[in-house]
Amino acid sequence: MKIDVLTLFVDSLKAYLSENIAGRAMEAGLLEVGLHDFREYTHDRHRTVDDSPYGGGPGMLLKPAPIFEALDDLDLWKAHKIFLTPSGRPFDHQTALRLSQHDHLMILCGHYEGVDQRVRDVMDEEISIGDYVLSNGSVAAMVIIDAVTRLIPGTLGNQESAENDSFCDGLLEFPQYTRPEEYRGQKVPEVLLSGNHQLIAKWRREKQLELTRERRPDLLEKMQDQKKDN
Ligand code: JBH
Repeated sequence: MKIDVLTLFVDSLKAYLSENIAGRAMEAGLLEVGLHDFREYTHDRHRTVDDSPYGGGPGMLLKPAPIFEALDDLDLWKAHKIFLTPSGRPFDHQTALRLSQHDHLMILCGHYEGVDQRVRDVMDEEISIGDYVLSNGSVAAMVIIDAVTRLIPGTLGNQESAENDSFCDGLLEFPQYTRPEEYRGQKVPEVLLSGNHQLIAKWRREKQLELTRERRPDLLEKMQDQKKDN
């Protein structure tokens, strides 16, 4: 897979990418990441990337030209083009899976400021990583790159651990313990020491349901809706 990122924060992304799963995937030749500062595609003395909105209002907008010229020069028009913005569709595991099927992604990091609508109109989709304020989209890009990269076949050392992760089966994970049996007065639940695999499986399922009901009732509803559809 190839991922090209258009951002004003190349350096923070570079530092992040050298480590982590993306770094390993790149070493293994499964992933190539291009980091591009679209300020390089300005032509004025001040290297201006933003301007005030027509019609008035506070704040600045990213200008279309530097972004369009970057897409031309880097030959990114045929990539699956994603714009990261708080106005996008919420990012989740399903989205990560779908994106991992593409062989070329382009990620444009939005700004708290916003961007000229003509840029948005040539994107394939808009994604948000959550309902909170980030000062720029490069942090969101790291999140997307990490979640997508570990789903590229052959990337995750342990395929099974990807399959067991939260959200694959739509429930939160059950509690886990390792040695010792008792630590500072806290004991490992008896059932896990019993060797009765059927009982253990039942206990784990119950814990998953309990936790999910308590913290993420929305996930249970989503599961029930999916059952109805089938
Ligand atoms: C993306 O997904 C986001 N959530 C909150 N803030 C953002 C800012 C820029 C890009 C996001």
